[in-house]
Amino acid sequence: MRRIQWIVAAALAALTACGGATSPLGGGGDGGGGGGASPVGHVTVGNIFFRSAHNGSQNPAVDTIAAGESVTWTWNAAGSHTVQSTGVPPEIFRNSVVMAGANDTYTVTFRNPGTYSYDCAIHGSAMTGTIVVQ
Ligand SMILES: [Cu+2]
Repeated sequence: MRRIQWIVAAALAALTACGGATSPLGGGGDGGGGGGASPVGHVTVGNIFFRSAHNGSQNPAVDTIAAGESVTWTWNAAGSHTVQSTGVPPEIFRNSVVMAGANDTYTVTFRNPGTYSYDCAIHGSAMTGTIVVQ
């Protein structure tokens, strides 16, 4: 059960966080804003790949941001895709839902430095990316 694994991972992340540390879990949702933080990282969700809008890297798409900044994934693809965190806690973040619409977006704010890997829950290793938070 992937959902249960995620919950356990999130609980572990909370347990290992020091007092006063912010959660690595970002906001997000289908098209919602990032809660005030402007998107800095920008990744295109293609068919079938992730591509950094900054440097063109693809599978993995690698974006580097500063802690506290956000990454927005924008769908530009046929078919359904997701953004699924695949890192080891605490380098995890909240997964998107499955989306298929052109120009759908998903935004996550990364509060803690680390290397956050992700893939598409549907296409797995054919669609991968990494967010480096400094
Ligand atoms: Cu996909």
